[in-house]
Amino acid sequence: MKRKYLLLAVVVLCLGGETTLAQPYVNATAIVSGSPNDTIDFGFIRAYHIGDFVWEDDGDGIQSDYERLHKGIKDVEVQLFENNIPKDITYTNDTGYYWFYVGNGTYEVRINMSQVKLAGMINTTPNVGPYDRDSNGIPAS
Ligand SMILES: [Ca+2]
Ligand SMILES: [Ca+2]
Repeated sequence: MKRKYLLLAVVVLCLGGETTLAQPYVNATAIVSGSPNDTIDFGFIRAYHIGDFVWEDDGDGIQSDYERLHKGIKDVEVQLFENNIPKDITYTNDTGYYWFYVGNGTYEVRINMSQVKLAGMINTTPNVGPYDRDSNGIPAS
């Protein structure tokens, strides 16, 4: 039986339980003149994000400047879980970059190794540092 592996990375975002953002309120001007105004909407995004790159490594576990510029893998599906519950799915862009908007919490970022974009590839050495350039995927079954 073919074994399928997932790459997992656990991310903890905790920037203070009561992080105060520099937005006491948001507002919009609403003009009403002879008919209802149903155009005043408010969109919000989560204040933080998780990212960043999926790339083809030379095996040292570190994304070099060259690899950052030339070895990103596009269209890789990346999944976000919170408490083992699927929360979001995204795909890497042309440079291999991905991100999820999130709030404070502990998340799992998961990449399914059975996808076509990763055919013939295996996991590089994880967590060798520095943290902003190393690979964090841990094989799981
Ligand atoms: Ca490398
Ligand atoms: Ca890293």
